[in-house]
Order: sequence, then C-alpha cells, then structure tokens
Amino acid sequence: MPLTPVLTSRWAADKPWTIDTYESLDGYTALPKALRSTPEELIELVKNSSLRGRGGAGFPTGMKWSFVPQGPDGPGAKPKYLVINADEGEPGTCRDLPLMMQDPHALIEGVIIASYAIRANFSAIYIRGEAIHAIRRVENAVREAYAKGYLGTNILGTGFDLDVVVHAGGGAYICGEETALLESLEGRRGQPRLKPPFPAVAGLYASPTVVNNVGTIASVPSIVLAGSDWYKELGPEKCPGTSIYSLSGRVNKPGQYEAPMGTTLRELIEMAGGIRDGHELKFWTPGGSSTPMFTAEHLDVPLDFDSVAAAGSMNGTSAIMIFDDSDSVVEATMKWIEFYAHESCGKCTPCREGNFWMVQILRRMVDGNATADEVDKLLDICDNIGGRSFCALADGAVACVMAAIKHFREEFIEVGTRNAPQGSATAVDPTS
Ligand code: L3W
Repeated sequence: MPLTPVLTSRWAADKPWTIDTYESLDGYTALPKALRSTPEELIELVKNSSLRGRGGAGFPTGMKWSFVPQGPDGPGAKPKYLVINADEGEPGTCRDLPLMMQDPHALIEGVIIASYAIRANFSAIYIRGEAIHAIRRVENAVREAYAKGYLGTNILGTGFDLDVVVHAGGGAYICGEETALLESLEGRRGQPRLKPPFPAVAGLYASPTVVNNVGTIASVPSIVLAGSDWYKELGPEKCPGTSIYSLSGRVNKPGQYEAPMGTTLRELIEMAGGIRDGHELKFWTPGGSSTPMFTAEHLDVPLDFDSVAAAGSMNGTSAIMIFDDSDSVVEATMKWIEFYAHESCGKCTPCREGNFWMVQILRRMVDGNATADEVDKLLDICDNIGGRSFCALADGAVACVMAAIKHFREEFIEVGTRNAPQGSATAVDPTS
C-alpha cells in the first residue's frame, strides 16, 4: 500500500523515470486493477476519495469526470478526450515539471486509468513548450509504455484502446488556461473561450473533454491501489491527499516539499531550514502570484483549498514564494504585473489595457516618482479589470495588486513618492 509521500515516493530511486524502476516499485499494478472495474466504479472511487484538482481551482476530480456524458460509444456518439494540462507557468510554480522528470510513468498510468474511466481512446499531454527536457522525458516514457502494451490497442487484453500524444505548448502563460490550451491544441492561437460550455461538455474539437493537471492525474494510481479511505485520511476531510508545495525565495533550502494538504507555512518553513539568518518573513504567496499575498499573520493557516479561501486568498498551485524584510513589495508587485501585462493574450480590453496601465504606474512607484493618489488609481484600475475578462488571468493580476496594497499601503506611498516634488498630489496620466 502506498504511504506518504505519495507523489514523490519514487523520486529518490535510481533512474526513477525508467519503466523498469517504475514497475519494480508497484508501477503499473493499479492499471490491471482499474481495468477490472467498470468506468462507473472508477468514477465513484475518485469521487469518494474527494480528490480535488491541483491546477489551482481545486475542483472535485470525480465530479468533473462524471460531467462527461456516460454510456458506451455508439454510432454517431462523439469521441471523448482526456487532456493533461502540463503547461505549468504560474510564477513560483515548480512541481509538475519535476514530477514529469522524476516519475513520468505515474502520470501515464494515471492517464490510462482516467481515460478508461471517461471512455476516452485519445489523450494529449500538453507540456509547456519551453520545457524541452520534460517533453523528451515524457515522450520516452510514452514510447516505453507502448512497447510494454500499456498503451495502444487491446491494453492488457481487455479490449480497451488508448493513444497518447505529447504536445509541446505554445510558449505562453495563457495556454495554461484550459480553453486557451484547447485552442492551441487545435492549432490556433491560444486564447480563452467563453465558459460555459465547460470542456467536459464541449472541449477539444467540441467533444466532451476532461482537462486535468499533472498532479491530479498522477495521484490516481495510488488511489486505485490503496483505496479512497486511505486517501481521505491524508489531509483535511474536504480537501484530502498531499500536495507538492514549491518553496522559493528567502528560505535556507528552497525546493519541492510534499506534505499533506492543510500543512501550514510555519511547518513548511521549518522543513525548508527556516528563513535565512538575520531576516524575518515579510510576505508570501500561498499558491502563485495570482493568489492574494499573505503576511506573517497567516503563518498558521492550513494550506488547503477551503482554509486558504476562508483566510481571504486561494491555495492555487501551492507555489509559495517567500519574501523577507529586505524585499520591496512594490518591486515584487511591479515584476508580477509586468508578467501579466506581457502574458495577457490581448483578447479582452480590460486585461490588455489595464495591466499595461498598472505597469506604468508601478514602474513610476519603483523609481519613486509617483504621487500618493496613484495608489488609489491602481485600485480604481483593478476595479475596472476584475471580473470583466474571459479568463482568470486578469483576476489574478488584480488579486495580486489589491492584496499588496491592503497589507502595505504605507510602503507603496513612501517608496512610490520618495523622489516626487513635495506636496505633489496630482496623478500623472497612466497612459503617458
Ligand atoms: C463542468 C461546471 N466543469 C467548473 C471545471 C472547469 C475547470 C475547473 C476549475 O482556473 C485557477 C485560476 C488561476 N461544469 C464546471 C466545470 N468546471 N465548473 O472546473 O474551473 P475554474 O473556472 O474554477 O478555474 P480555472 O479557470 O481552471 C484555475 C488559479 O487557478 N491559479 C493557477 C494558475 C496556473 C497554473 C499552472 O501554472 N499550473 O495552474 C493560481 O492561482 O488563477 O483562478 O476545469 O472546466 N459547472
């Protein structure tokens, strides 16, 4: 029975990415067990495990699978697809790439089981285009799985067929948004589609498509092997299992730390050797730059989807970027908004223009040439961006600015106006 760690349990083995090592460590033993069940039983198992999507939103995985129209394929029935979102691009997020590098077969075994559960005979693994090393690693693993009969036709003699392709992503953050990813996969420029319809109903080529994150699907073989009750015992009742928390920034040992959902930052910092000597925690992101920042007040918030939401942020991708008292919150915010402005796909005017304007103001603040009322100007722009775009990119940018100002308004004024003429209170046109 697999124990914690779950997702990283094989990472320290010798060449864990090879199929031989994977098989020697329980790999591909969940697959025959899954194929002996019916698709409905598998969906029920995953529902009972309360597994939630690790891509950022924490949507219940079994429920998402159950949205795919059930019933065997007949004449005229639309094909069903499984698409893996491995376009990891959220600032601070670094766990899907290490997972694919160290244990690609856990993902592939999960892909086969999930495809069988939703009755898909084709799956695409969409990997961030810049991550050539991960693309090659997963392509090799897919080849190994075909050679052993885990992929292709009549898998393990069960009559189930599945083809898997690895697709190199379009090189843009927006391609990690599930509908932009599908556009990109279909060969078009990655821009979000309006939802609903959700991909589970009309996704790839307008057919029912489940889009799941790497960590979500790589958890499935362990759940099949050890059962939903085992999984539910790891972490909080409504948000069980483990997460790979990526700790970056001002800790002594940055890296990937797998821990049960609901672990606190205080505990994670201890695992990471503490905040570097002589400094104190100033602010941190619970799940990437799109999740409103926290401060030292939030050290004991359990890091799971519900508890983080109750504390006013989002668990997101468990990407914890840690800043200490030597860091400027104004500069960090400027860097993040430069990222969002650069990565905005341009489809929605509030996102395209608003992020550009915020960059102009934040750069002036970093240079100390802003005026005090530009802090409120930023909030006003946020008000005109948030909730007015097709996808969550703009909302992420807004969340980042608003939380920074909420916690550090004085620093924004002090740093932002340090070179401005005394008494100056008039905002400069942000577009200038
Ligand atoms: C069928 C319904 N399906 C929801 C599905 C939906 C999607 C999932 C979650 O953004 C967040 C975002 C980022 N029928 C459904 C349904 N679904 N209702 O459930 O949907 P949603 O809209 O809540 O979120 P999303 O658009 O998928 C994800 C945040 O995560 N984030 C992550 C960013 C980057 C990465 C990365 O680099 N790996 O994930 C960080 O915070 O901002 O808020 O599948 O179809 N009625």
